[in-house]
Amino acid sequence: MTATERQLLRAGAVVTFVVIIAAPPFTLRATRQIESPPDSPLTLWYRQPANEWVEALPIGNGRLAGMVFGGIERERIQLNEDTLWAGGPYDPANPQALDALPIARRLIFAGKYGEAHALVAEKMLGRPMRQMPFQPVGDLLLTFPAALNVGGYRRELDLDTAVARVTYVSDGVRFVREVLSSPVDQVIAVRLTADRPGRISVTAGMSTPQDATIATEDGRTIVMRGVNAESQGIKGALTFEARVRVMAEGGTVSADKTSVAVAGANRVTLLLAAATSFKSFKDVSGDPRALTTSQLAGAGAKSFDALLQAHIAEHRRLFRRVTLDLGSSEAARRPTGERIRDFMRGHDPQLAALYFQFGRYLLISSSRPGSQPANLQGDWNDQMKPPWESKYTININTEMNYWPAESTNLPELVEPLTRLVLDLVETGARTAKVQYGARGWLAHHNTDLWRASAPVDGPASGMWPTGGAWLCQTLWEHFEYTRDRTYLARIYPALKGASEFFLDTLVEEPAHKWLVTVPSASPENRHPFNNTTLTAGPAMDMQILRDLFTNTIRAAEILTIDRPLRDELAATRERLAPSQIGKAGQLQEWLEDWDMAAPDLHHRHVSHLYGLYPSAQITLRGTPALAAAARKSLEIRGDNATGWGLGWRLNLWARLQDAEHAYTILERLLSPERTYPNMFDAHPPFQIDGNFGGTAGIAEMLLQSHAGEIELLPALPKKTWPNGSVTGLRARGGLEVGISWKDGTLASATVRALIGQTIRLRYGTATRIVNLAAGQTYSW
Ligand code: FUC
Repeated sequence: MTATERQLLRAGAVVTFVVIIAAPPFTLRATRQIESPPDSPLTLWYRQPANEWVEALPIGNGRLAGMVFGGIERERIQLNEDTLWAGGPYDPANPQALDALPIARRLIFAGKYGEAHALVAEKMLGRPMRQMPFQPVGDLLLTFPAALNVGGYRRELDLDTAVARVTYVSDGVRFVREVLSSPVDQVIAVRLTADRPGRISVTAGMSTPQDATIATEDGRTIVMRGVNAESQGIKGALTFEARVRVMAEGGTVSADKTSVAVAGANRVTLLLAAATSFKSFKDVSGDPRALTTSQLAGAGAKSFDALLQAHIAEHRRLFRRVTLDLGSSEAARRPTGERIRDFMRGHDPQLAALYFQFGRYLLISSSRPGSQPANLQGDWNDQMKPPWESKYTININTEMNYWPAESTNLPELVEPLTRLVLDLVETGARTAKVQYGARGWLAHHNTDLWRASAPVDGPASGMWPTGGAWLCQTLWEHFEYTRDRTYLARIYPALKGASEFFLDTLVEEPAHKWLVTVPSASPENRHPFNNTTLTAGPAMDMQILRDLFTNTIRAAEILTIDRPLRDELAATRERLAPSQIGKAGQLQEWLEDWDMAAPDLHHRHVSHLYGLYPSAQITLRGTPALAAAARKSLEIRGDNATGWGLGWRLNLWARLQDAEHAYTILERLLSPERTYPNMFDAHPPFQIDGNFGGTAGIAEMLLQSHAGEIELLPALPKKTWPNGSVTGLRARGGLEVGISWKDGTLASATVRALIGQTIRLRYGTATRIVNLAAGQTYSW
């Protein structure tokens, strides 16, 4: 931070102090240091530049992402490209595992969990034992001349345009800086303007923690060229390139070896392209130079305004499908960081709406058709060694990332995850064969860019065979919401292969002769014995497999194929261990009633409640006893958890239709312990899943569509959100729903059918059966 910025920060802090004690902020609009709130309520905004990374503002086009810091004399835009990971194609399957498998099973059935743990650690984990990290490209750095008498500073991210903007006055000149990552033109564009001619001077440079060179070309372009890093003994196999072109209107442009300088321009546009040689998990023969050169040529041929308009139109095509109004208050005029700080103490319903839309913004910005799926940090990571490698943790986190996709009307953004799963069908088949001697495919609790599928990290978290099966449920949901048969045919091999793996590997447990997974775990939660998680037939596995088999059967029926397989799956499904209610009235997490003796009673994972949400095996009206047991389990676990732990609890309480409890969870999630000033979810550290869980949870409070009904306002917190409306939510069956409410009661609703069907609508105890033709709208 520069001296000017420190001064601004101090001034801002002092004024903020005065604001809180003495007067509402909007009375200070005219003062030199303070800028008024932006016009659009769907804007995150701040009175100071970002000091920390978790204060910077994220932009992204699904593939190419940036974090905008907004410094006055020095702008830093930290860059990511979603295929720049360490390593190269590799196969982690461990051949030693196959012989160890029957021994591990025997040890677990004999209650020798400690010995099983040691055996898994020695013989059954993948090689290497950790997967590859997602890594940053580097930074675009802009240096400006010393600022004088700075005032009117505002830094903002407009969710409705997907443009980050910095404005300030220096020496009487108003400067505006706009930054976007265009999904249309595949570049990051930076636009610098001022309200007086000839006043823009800037030097552009780059830096990187990667093994790369930086040089200028043709007097106006900076080129960074490098190779990706080695990790865990897997050599870097990718090359990458980033190119920045600097274009000035008026003034002069000059280059030295590594930077490009502009002096006295009227306007400046910088275009940045970045790419790697990644083509697929087994093909790294791409040409990043050809890609970045053609992307720059394409974008460079357009005016900035044309680029901006195309960017905004494409963003709005997705973003504007849903509107949410939960009411507003004076707090909505304050800077975002202050609102998060005070959320629990004050009345700020609009912040919940902003948080909801921010989650949708993040998914649009980190997962678009053709890109990689949103990882643990979406697409935003500045570290070479990020927490959990910033990859795909598929025992909750990646699935949670996609929870809001269908319900908040962004179904096409699931496409990258669909491709990831279809890749896993191939790599996971190797792991199934080598480690289990089984047909089909599986993935354990993690995967990465290279679609690694063997167990990693350690027995306690890694030895869990059901990650791929859970991902299949996420793909199935896309079919449930869209009823797209072509899509169903595309994902059917994944469903079938995942099912075949379990047909080959389920084992009869000795006590009841139920069929169970073994070795397995209830993700990451230790049971009472030998300080391990390893066990047979945890409740979550049984629930996931019930869904997997049911979905595979239904898919085969719809596609009219695989009759014998359907029968076999139906028979096997009957023999899975059932959901059980334990002595404390809880839903049992394990085959045995161990729950109350487990060492981490308040564990962040709530795996055995998968059946309540995201699945709908347990419902309030369909299985009331199990729903009551799930509620008990949730009460025992308690309300305190990591960001995603809260995101999950929010959805669970919404499914239990306890609106007030759901709201207290949302309050926790949207408070400084779990939300950074830039609204990123704090695990801590930053992990994006909580944002997505939060968005999905708010939707789940307003509309539910499992259990054969479309239910309006199932968990509306009437005291805090008495009046409001939502449009464009999606319900299963290809339905679009709008709802408005007044004084805590339904005022009106519309349901539009994309496909002709008969639906059952519910509000409270009232139900209506409605026949709808395709395209028809019903009004309640
Ligand atoms: C699982 C969780 C952790 C974290 C990690 C990425 O292992 O238990 O809390 O979210 O994934």
